[in-house]
Amino acid sequence: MLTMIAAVSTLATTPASAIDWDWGPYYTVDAKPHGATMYFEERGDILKVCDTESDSKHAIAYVNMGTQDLDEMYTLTDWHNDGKCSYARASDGSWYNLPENRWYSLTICRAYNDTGDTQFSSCSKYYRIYNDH
Ligand SMILES: [Ca+2]
Ligand SMILES: [Ca+2]
Ligand SMILES: [Ca+2]
Repeated sequence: MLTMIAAVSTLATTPASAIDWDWGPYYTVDAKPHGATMYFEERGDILKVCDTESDSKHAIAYVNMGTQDLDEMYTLTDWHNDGKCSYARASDGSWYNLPENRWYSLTICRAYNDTGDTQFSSCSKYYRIYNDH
């Protein structure tokens, strides 16, 4: 029993950096080193988004259901290149809990504020992933 408790607590505290990502890294298409990176892990529907350049642009990922850019589930922004990435998980509930056994398409962009309007640049292609576990 003690062993089981220990195992459970270890699992709960596994750092996100230990995740073996199913998909990614996917990069924005700006010159290396790219300004934004995205990863996805099917178990737990974990999306990781990283702003990797210290400038006025953010990293933003789009998660769409299906194989095109038509049906947006959610977006996730990582605002600064501060050594920490931003995460979304199924356990966050609602639209973050992506239905299984479906196709999704993911893209990563850079975003910046241009006199009040958000502009996007350097978007990757749409990566098609099948979320089956
Ligand atoms: Ca999943
Ligand atoms: Ca940045
Ligand atoms: Ca960050």
